[in-house]
Amino acid sequence: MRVCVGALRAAVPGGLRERFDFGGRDVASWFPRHMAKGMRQMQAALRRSDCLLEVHDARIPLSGRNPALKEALGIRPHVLVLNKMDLADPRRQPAVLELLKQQGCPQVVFTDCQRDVGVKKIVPLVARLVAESPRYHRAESSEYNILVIGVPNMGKSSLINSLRRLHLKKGISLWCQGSGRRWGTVFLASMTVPLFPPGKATTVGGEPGITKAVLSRIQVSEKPLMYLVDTPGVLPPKLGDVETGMKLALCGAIHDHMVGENIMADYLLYTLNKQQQFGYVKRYGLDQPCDHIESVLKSVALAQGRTQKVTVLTGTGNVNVTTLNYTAAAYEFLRDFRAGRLGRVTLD
Ligand SMILES: Nc1nc2c(ncn2[C@@H]2O[C@H](COP(=O)(O)OP(=O)(O)OP(=O)(O)O)[C@@H](O)[C@H]2O)c(=O)[nH]1
Ligand SMILES: [Mg+2]
Repeated sequence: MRVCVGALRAAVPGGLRERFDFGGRDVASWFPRHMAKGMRQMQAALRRSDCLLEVHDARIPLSGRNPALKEALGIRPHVLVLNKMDLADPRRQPAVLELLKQQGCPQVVFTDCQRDVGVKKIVPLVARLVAESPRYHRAESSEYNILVIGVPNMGKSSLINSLRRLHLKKGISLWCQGSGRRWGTVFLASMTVPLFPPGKATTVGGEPGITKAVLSRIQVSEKPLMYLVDTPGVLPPKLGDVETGMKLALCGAIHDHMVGENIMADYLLYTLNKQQQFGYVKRYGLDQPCDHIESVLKSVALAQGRTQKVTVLTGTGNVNVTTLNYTAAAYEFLRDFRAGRLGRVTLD
């Protein structure tokens, strides 16, 4: 459903908002202190790597990348992996690629790591970029060491698992059969290699902060021999403007409770309307697009059965009343967006 925004503004009771009021929020409090440690570990790992794979969410291709990581990117060949392409608006891809090129980021790959889409391009591209660049530290070595970096929850660990599923399926099953166990460590020559079941070398999860420390290197390909190092997602200490912080939060890079589910839901509604993404109207049984978050959350709560029992003290005793749970409804609205149930949306 796409209509002229001007006509829509006039048609929606109260009109659509032209801008979002962030209420003077301070993003500094959204930066978890422990991330400074992850950043230090990563800088140390950087020295041993030939190439950087920066994983970012395809729904925010232009904002939210850690500027401290950007500095590091000048040092090594760099590929920007825009993951979760299944959730982003595909019509934006050409414009995004052009803008990133103008910003000095020409090597971009769109992926969906849950379905292994686009992932096959990565190993040959990395091998080519490393071959074309001077290898600073181990000119005699024929193996590739790649550092996977990015802000939290973008799919870094999922990418590693997907690469292994695609490139190592056979080799790894043989190893597992031969060793008679699924997890552990094998010793090859003088080198210790972690042994993992096929496709699951590193833990994945829907919350930010699943990977806690820089992990030992994980083999993802045999020919060429390529190892990836998974790292914990790190947010920049200075998140930038509140809007960037809000977009990162919608993509799950910041814990919801740090930002607040209700304001996140309101910002999501504002963005969906601005982009004429009206999938929510049908999903929650609304008559038409609406720019009032309370009305939308009321419909979400009714459609998804988000209610709570509250005891009310009256003059004649306690009465149990069922009320709508607006916070649960806000959370449901966010979950629907994150699962792509409100359509494929690019927030930038
Ligand atoms: N829809 C969709 N979901 C994905 C994709 N890739 C990863 N995910 C999901 O995104 C969530 C985060 O994935 P992880 O691989 O743990 O992300 P990470 O960047 O390693 O996160 P941290 O270790 O916390 O920094 C998980 O719920 C994944 O299942 C994708 O391509 N599409
Ligand atoms: Mg991880």
